[in-house]
Amino acid sequence: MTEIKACLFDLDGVLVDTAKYHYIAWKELADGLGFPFTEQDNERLKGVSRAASLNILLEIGGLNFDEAEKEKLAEKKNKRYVEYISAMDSSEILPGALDFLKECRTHEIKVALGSASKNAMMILDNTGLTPYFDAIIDGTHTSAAKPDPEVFLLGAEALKTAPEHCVVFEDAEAGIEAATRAGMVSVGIGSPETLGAATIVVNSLQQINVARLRESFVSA
Ligand code: B16
Ligand code: MG
Repeated sequence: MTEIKACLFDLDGVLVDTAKYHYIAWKELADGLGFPFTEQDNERLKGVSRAASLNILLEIGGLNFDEAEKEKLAEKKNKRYVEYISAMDSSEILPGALDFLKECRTHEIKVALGSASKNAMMILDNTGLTPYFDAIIDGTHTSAAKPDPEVFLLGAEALKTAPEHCVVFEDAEAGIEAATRAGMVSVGIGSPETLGAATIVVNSLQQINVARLRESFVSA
């Protein structure tokens, strides 16, 4: 990479911690179906689409449903999830996220969202993050889920920026793979054990600033 022109952010686990609400809503569904669902199980759902998450949940419970029943179950879970995220505010923005988004603006680095969530707009609006984005690509715009690179390629296209000038911020393994397949460098947010495929890994956006990014990615 010669120059960083755009940053593409995953939402859940990078900018806000909605994983806890996904977990409570999925757990309520599992409780209703009569099987246990642990926080460890929930790790398997991070970054995965709603329909694929339900399939994993039902596999854990050893249950089978037809497509129409699965749609109803996914709707039921989403209704609960939306109740939780309706009450979110700016206090739920993860440490370092707002400062870094502001720094991107100062340095004229373009910013896009690249999330699997169909509820991304509500979360961005409730937390006050919407004005920091030049483009928003979420689960309502994509046909293929991560690790397919579609969400990030659409983001780069919306920002009119070539993939080699884009940096992806992701907390899920599937998201890092999507970034690599899109031809983009990536910052893994979380543990190097799970995100070892990322170009660099940090604990949170608190450890990131534009100068560090340039040092890490821009070759002379
Ligand atoms: P929804 P991200 C993902 O968001 C979540 O990590 C994942 O757990 C969730 O199943 C998926 O969004 C779909 O969310 O049910 O709201 O459409 O990490 O890609 O920002
Ligand atoms: Mg995520």
